[in-house]
Amino acid sequence: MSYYPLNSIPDYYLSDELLTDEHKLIRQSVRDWVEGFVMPKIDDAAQNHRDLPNLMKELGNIGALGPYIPEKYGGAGLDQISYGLIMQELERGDSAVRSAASVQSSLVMFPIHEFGSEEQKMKYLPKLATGDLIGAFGLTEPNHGSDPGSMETNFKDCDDHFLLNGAKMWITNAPVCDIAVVWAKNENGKIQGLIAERGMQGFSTPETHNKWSLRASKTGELVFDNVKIPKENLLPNTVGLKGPLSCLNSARYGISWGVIGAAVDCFCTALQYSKERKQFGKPIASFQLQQKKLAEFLTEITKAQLLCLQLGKLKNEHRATPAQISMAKRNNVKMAIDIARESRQMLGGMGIMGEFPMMRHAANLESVITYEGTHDIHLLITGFDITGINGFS
Ligand code: TGC
Ligand code: FAD
Repeated sequence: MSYYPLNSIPDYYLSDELLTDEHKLIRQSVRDWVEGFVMPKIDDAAQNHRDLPNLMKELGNIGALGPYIPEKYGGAGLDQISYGLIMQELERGDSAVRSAASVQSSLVMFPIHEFGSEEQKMKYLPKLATGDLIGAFGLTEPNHGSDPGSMETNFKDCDDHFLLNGAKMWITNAPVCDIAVVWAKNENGKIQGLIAERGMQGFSTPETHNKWSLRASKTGELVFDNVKIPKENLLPNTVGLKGPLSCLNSARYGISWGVIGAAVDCFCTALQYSKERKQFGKPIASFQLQQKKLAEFLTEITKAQLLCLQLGKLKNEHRATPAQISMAKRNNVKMAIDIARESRQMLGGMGIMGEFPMMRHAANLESVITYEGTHDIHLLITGFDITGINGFS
C-alpha cells in the first residue's frame, strides 16, 4: 500500500497531533462523502458543464453548509479549523464543490448571521443550512471587480420599499439561486446589503456560458431592473465596504484550506502514476527530475498545511487579520496551481485526460487565483500591511 494513498491527505509533519478527535471525525466523514458522491461523477459533470445532481442538499446533509453558524440557526456551531478541514476535503473532489459550500457558508450565511435582524436569521439561515435554499453573493460588477468600492448598483428609499437597480457579474450560483445577498449604494453613496429573492419582478439571473474553468459550477449575472425590495430585506447592521469585505475574509480563509485538497489530489495521483509508469526500463519515479518535483510538492503542501493550522487557531481566537488571510489565500492558491500544472507534466500525454484530475484542478484553480481577490491584489494587501503605503490607487 502506498504511504500516500489517493484518498488521504499527507501528514508529513504529524500536524494531525494538533487536531482534536472531533476534527478528525469531521474530516473523515466529509472524505467518505467525497469518495462516494463526488469522485465517481465529477469528470462527467465538468466535461459536460453540469452541476453534480442535488449538490446543495447533499452538502446540507453532511453539515458542510454554515458549519460555524450556531446550532440555533441550523449550523453546527463548529470551530474554524473544522470549517477549514471540510473545505480541504471538498476541494480534493473539485473546486466547484468547495465553491458551492464557501459561497453558501461564508458569503450568504455569514453576512445574514453577522449583519442581519433576528427575523432574517430565523427566516433564511436554517433553510440555507439544509440546502433547501441556495444563496448567491453579489459584489462584483461588469465595470468593478478588484475595486468594488466604485460599484454602481444602487437603491432608493421609496417609503414602503427600496427600489434596486444595477447588475452584478461573475456570480457563483446566480442561475440557480433562490436568494442573493446584494451589495449596493444607498442615496448617500454608502454601501449596504440587501436580500433579493427569486421571483421579485425585474430580478433576472442569466447564466454565463463557455467557461473553461469551474465547469461543474454555475456562474451568472444578477440583474436588477427597478426591483422592489421590501424594507425588511435590508441587512440592518452594516454600512460601508467593510461589510462585504469581512465576508471575504471568511471565504478567503476557507479557500486557503480548500486548495490544499486540490494540490494533494494531484500529488498523490502523480506519485502513484510515477511508480507504475516505466520508461527506459525503470519506473519514472526513480529519475531524479521526477523525484525533485514530488519532493517540492510535498514540501509546499506541508508548508501550506502549517500556515492554515496557525491561521485557523488565530481565527478561533478572533485574532486573524485580513492581511494574514490574504497571505494564506495568495500563497496556497499559487502552491496548488503550480502543483496541478507540474504534476500534469509527470503524466505525460495521459495528464491531459479526464481519467486523471490534473487538468480539471488546474483549470479550476485559474478561477480560484482570480476570485476572492486576484493574486496581485493580495500581494498589494501584503505590501500595504508591510509599508503602510496604499499601492492600489
Ligand atoms: P479600503 O479603503 O482599503 O477599505 C474600505 C474599508 O474596508 C475595510 N477593510 C476591510 N474590512 C474587513 N475585511 C477586509 N478584508 C478589509 N479590507 C479593507 C477598511 O479598513 C476600510 O474600513 P473603514 O472603516 O475605514 O471604512 O478599500 P479600497 O476601496 O481601497 O479596496 C481595498 C481592496 C482592493 C483590498 C479591496 O477592495 C479588495 O479586497 N478587492 C478585491 C475584491 C474581491 O476580493 N472581490 C471578491 C468578490 S466575491 C468572490 O469573488 C466570490 S467567489 C466565491 C466562490 O465561488 O468561491
Ligand atoms: P479586474 O479587477 O478587472 O482585474 C484585471 C487585472 O488587473 C487583474 O490581473 C488584477 O490583479 C489587475 N489589477 C486590478 N487592479 C489593480 C491594481 N490596483 N494594481 C495592480 N493590478 C491590478 N464575484 C462576486 O461578487 N460573487 C461571486 O460569487 C463571484 N464568483 C466568481 C466565480 C468565478 C468563476 C469567477 C471567475 C469570478 C467570480 N467573482 C465573483 C468575481 C471575482 O471576484 C472577480 O473576477 C475578481 O475580483 C477580479 O475582478 P475582475 O474580474 O473584474 O478583474
